[in-house]
Amino acid sequence: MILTFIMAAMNNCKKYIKTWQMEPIGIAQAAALTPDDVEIKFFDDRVEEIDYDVETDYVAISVETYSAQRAYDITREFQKRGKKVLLAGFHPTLVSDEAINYADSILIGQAENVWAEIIADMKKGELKKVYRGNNEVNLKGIFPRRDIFKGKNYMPVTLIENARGCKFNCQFCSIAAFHKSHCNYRPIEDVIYEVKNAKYKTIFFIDDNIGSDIERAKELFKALIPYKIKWISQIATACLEDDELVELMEKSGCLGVLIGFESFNPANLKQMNKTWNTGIEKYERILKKLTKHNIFVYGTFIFGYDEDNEETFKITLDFAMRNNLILAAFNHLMPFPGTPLYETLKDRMLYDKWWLNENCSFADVVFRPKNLPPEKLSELCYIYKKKFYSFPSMLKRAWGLRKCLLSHWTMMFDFFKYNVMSDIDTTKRRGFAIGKEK
Ligand code: B12
Ligand code: SF4
Repeated sequence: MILTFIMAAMNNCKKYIKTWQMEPIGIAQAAALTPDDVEIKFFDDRVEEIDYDVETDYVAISVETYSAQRAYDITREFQKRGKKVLLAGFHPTLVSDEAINYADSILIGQAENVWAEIIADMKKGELKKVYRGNNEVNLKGIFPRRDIFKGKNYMPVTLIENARGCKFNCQFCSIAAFHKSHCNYRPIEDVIYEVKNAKYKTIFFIDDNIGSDIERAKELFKALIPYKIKWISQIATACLEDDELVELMEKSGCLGVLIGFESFNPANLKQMNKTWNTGIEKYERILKKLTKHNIFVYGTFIFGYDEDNEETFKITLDFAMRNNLILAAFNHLMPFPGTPLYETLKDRMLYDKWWLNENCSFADVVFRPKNLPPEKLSELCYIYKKKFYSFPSMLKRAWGLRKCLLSHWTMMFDFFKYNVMSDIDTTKRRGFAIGKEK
């Protein structure tokens, strides 16, 4: 049997957003679960053309909400050629009643416990309409098949999963909706095995919060020290009060972390169900500590909650500049289907199923914010990102980060490289279509 995996892109654009072209671990994990007697083929729609006439028995596509329209088009092309298509990932899980109408089969949830059954059914030619994974997966001893990435020209960073899911329950977050506030850890030995065999010595631990279990995180960081890697990850502010954790982050080679600050406004944070993010003073204390330990911070912020107005952008930009964030994202609030936020904003939505609307682009605000017209909110996100990535801002932040930059000397060049890339991507994302390129 031949099975072709596809990572669907957001649209059919030939010049994809560069910083999004990273190894897709979900597919590599599904490939690892596939028995050796099944021949695997793989197309990553973000970096190469799909050969719709490829010799294959089945097609399995990874679908996120932004890539749903494109994934449905790809499905149709293969179905026209008589192939059966299964859809999996965040979108078919969170909007299964929609996805099922477009495919021969869908996988709801994680693959580990159910993939063997799906393969057996494929072999018999008896693929069922719906399969359900569950949250009690055992990740021990499963190593993503990285050989499928060969020749794909991804960003030069190795993505490694240390834990999957998140124990928090933020109102806007697809991860909370998908994993139901559940977090699953891999054994530390398995993570270290992957670190030892990594293609690149810069590792991106793709956890949603690498500090979610503080004692376990300390164990992991201690185990990483001998390998002298550089690593990046995402972490919640709530964990960064622990001084020993931050010291071990530095010792184990932490180059930088992405922190979702989201907002400075307690009322917004309450609405988000993210009250453990407790505002500007705590954020600044944490940032000082991280800079002291030579750890760069990529801060992400959300705009469009009920308390936000133009002043919110000014305060946020000041904060990002004052604290010398290496990178920053000024994102508008996005109601992803399947999240509590989506239900809350249902009456304020501008489109029915925005992700299937051909007129939507990545930068469009798809609901009516309380204090700003949707177009204005989108425009402000763009303007403030451009201000953050302007040349004077880069110079100011580089000066503020000089001690960090000297301690990671390769970052002297990379600081400017990643800031320029993010600036270019800011412009590109503005009109980036969802579905078909316009
Ligand atoms: C690493 C990561 C990235 C990386 C690399 C992404 C990549 N896929 O190449 C980077 C930084 C580039 C990135 C970018 C973006 N990302 Co991202 N990313 C993640 C992250 C943190 C981990 C994904 C991962 O590899 N997990 C590990 C694997 C093993 O888990 P998994 O993907 O869930 O796979 C399992 C199942 O879902 C299923 N499965 C999934 N796919 C498939 C396919 C097949 C065939 C099968 C059988 C099974 C299967 O089986 C797997 C094993 O159980 C997730 C959050 C998360 N916790 O998952 C967000 C996430 C996927 N990203 C998200 C978003 C929105 C984006 C961006 C739009 C961000 C932005 N605003 O700029 C871009 C879009 C990029 C694109 N698709 O072109 C959202 C998607 C939400 C949604 N409803 O669709 C998530 C969930 C984060 C969030 N906060 O909500 N991302
Ligand atoms: S902490 Fe991050 S990953 Fe976890 S639920 Fe909140 S936004 Fe989602």
